[in-house]
Amino acid sequence: MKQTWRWFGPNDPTSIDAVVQAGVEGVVSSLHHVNSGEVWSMEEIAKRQQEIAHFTNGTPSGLEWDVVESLVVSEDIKKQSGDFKKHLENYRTSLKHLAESGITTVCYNFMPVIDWTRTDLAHNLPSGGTAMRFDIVDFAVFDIFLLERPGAREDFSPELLESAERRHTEMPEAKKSALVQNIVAGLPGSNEKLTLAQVREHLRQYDHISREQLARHLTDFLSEIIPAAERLGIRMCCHPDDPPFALMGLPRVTSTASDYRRFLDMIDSPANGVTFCSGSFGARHDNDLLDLIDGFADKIHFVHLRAVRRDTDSVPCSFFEDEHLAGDMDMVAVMAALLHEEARRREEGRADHQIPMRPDHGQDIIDDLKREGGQPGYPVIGRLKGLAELRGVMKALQHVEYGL
Ligand code: DNO
Repeated sequence: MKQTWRWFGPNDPTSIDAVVQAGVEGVVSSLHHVNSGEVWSMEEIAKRQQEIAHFTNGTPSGLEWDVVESLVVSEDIKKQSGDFKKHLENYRTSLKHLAESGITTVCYNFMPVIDWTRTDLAHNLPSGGTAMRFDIVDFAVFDIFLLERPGAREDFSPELLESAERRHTEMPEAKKSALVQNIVAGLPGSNEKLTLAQVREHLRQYDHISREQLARHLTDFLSEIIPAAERLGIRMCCHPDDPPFALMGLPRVTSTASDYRRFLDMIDSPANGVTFCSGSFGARHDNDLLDLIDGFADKIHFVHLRAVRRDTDSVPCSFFEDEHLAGDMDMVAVMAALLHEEARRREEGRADHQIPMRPDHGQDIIDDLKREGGQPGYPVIGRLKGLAELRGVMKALQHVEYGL
């Protein structure tokens, strides 16, 4: 696997110099400043490529922009409302510009309104470090009492409701504001920072969109995009819902193997692929990671590696982001399965036999704990530790199994 690193652009507190020192081989980035629905121009793409290709002193860094994460799918496209036809045309134009610039792996997601969600961005660990956590009781407090979503109570079990009521009564005001901030203020991936009122308005617009309909909108989107992507040699790869279950009454359609099977089978093309994210899929005990890899094998174009530890095996559940080689998963087996797929591709002579992977997220440790700003989940030392551990596993497996 090609070891890549997510870089948020010139405002990222981690410089390209540091990325090179981390020993990575490629970069994952996005034009976060371009609004969803708009065209990514050749100039803006070239500018980002240049930024990645150079150290801060202007000399060549040896790095390239390998993967786009994400070319955001606009809310209008997801809802098939407003300007969605224009946005689809713009999406195809952006893909054309990317292909002409030599970038052919493009990640996206199809989560309505909110991208990934956590209730606590700095959950204290026994080690003194912090990790991100999703707590389903806190989430219920947010949904029922802070967002005051009509019908929210019906989406939780009686036990969860009781815990949420109790927790809400005891929750200090500061914790309530932090909860709102963490959930709606926008984590990396989403361009917008939303207010509670805006979230309510977004939710209202999904009132009439069932799960079935959103799944159809996804296949409609793909029918519009995949033929163009295939012609351009682009491999689109859909990132799973994070967490992989419905939130705020919004439908989610990319959470499980059967969700993926449906849209992969409907438009069977190498351009219609998967971002295999072990952490997102892994937040459901009924997602078997090895089965997923086996089932999607030749369609996996991009890999995110991280490990979550679930509090329970229920769906939905609470979980936190454990160390990369810990959590409720067998990271070594997952990496072995991915390396096996690479070997299969090498034998087939596929040009894309090397799959880009990145250490996804990281715990805040050591100097990360003092950092100001930067994206939650993306501390330099925590990620570097994750990458180093994953790299070690990869090296050992490659040596033993393939003599590499
Ligand atoms: C979180 C990320 C997500 C991801 C998007 C992909 O760290 O994995 O924000 O980039 O969902 O579209």
